[in-house]
Amino acid sequence: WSNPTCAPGRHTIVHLFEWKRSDIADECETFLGPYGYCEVQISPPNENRIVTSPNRPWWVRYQPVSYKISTRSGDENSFRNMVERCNKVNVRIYVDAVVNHMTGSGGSGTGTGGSHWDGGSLSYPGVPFSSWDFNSFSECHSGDGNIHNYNDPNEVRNCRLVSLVDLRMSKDYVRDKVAGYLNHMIDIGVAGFRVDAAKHMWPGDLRAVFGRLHTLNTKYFPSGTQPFIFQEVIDMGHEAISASEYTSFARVTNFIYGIKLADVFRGNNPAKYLRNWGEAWGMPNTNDVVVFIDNHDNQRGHGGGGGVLTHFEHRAYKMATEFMLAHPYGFTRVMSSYDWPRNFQNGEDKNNWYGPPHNSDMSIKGRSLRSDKSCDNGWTCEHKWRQIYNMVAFRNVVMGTTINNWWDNGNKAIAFSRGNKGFIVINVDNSDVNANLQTGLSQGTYCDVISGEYVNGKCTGTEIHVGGDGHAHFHISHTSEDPVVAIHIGAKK
Ligand code: AAO
Repeated sequence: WSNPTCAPGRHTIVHLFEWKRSDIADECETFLGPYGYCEVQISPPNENRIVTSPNRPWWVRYQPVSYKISTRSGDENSFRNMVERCNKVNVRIYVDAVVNHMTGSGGSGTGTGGSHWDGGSLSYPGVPFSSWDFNSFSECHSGDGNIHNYNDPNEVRNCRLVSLVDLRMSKDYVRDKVAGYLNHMIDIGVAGFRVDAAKHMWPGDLRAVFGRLHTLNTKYFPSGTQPFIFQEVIDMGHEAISASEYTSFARVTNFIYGIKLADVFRGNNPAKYLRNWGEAWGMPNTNDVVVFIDNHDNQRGHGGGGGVLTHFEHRAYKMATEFMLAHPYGFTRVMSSYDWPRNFQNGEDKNNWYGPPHNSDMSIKGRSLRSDKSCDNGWTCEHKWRQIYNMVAFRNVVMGTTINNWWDNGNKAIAFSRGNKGFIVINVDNSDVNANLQTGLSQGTYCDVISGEYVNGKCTGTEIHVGGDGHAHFHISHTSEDPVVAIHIGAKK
């Protein structure tokens, strides 16, 4: 479950947060396939609760009502169509699986797929789940049934996360229903899962569910291929539950990663220390993690949020993402967001609930495109920023090589090669880089893929000339919007 199920030569996930299924299918064909992304993480596809106050917040997708595929992003037909069209162009689909809980407690109503739910009597006939299928006061001893103490593993796993009614995953019936939901999507052709709130489930229960999963659909995958699974476990190193409890059977999300890199690329911690970036920084083994600069929670202050870089701080954000994609540690995920009008009061964004761009009937707006590939209609589409998609290609080209030719200026400017296939220089310092550096590359003219790209035999941005001894000259102004140069053998003239 720890092996990414990418088509050959592809190595990066993009999270198309809250996108419509039809837009994802179009994006696979026109952009993600041609530009070398491995797969899309999609927002939860199963039926969820409807909340109108505030009006249709994004977080309602994390309150399941049933396992019917039916949300604001689309129904089961559009889901099948998306999976088929993306797989045909070698882009995989990873589903955000919300299986720890159902809706918030209290209240009742009809979900996005027409199923009834009642969070008071714990009735979810669309599955069906009834009160027997939820943890109760016999398992949860926190008093009010909610999680308060993150230092008590029992409470974290058996009580309710922010009052969301907690499934009794120790029960065979519950395990079967959850595995049935995941298998339904595997049979349609999905290639993996992000498991939401994995920390709130016992590792043994998760392993039992994963053990019931089918192998991937042989229409698209070699027979016997297991799904790729990464579990959302927030472990900053100071709670009772550790990510290592989950890494023996699947991967985990690495939350230390984005926080530490935010420090470096804001200039608060000299970049020279990145020389031993990876496990030496107190992070799990490279083969056990999915890494990212920000996610849909912490970019808006949810879930251990705050402190990370986001598209709102675009200069430092691009640098951090470029470093992530150039560096061999971890399996990388690029965030793709939408914009919302932030409104900070006493340090808290009162608008952090804002859902995706929508039409007057509340349907999700399509991402319209500008001529330079970027998106419109309120979609940020970081994954289509030249500096980011060109580094996704860089990663594909250099995969399998190690870091060589490390250079730093003793402070906040660094450079390194990936074997003899690629080289990057990053200047976080407040003076220019003006240096002759050993690139490890063979002689020739390379296109800098940050200021431009390689098109029809020409560089649209800066050219870098590598001499017969592997050296090249780099001048990077510290006031540049993009104080980075990256070259690789796939963009050589
Ligand atoms: C909504 C409302 C609630 C309401 C509820 C039910 O906002 O007021 O009670 O409905 O009606 C998302 C939203 C929630 C939303 C929920 C359901 O974020 O606001 O609730 O949908 O609609 C914990 C979990 C982690 C979780 C995170 C949000 O461990 O799994 O909280 N993330 C996932 C999803 C997320 C989703 C859910 C789970 C639920 O990605 O989008 O919620 O499906 C510590 C712990 C963490 C803990 C955080 C936050 O973190 O370690 O495990 O995350 O606290 O409680 C520093 C520390 C760090 C610490 C952090 C605290 O960074 O280093 O360890 O501070 O901020």
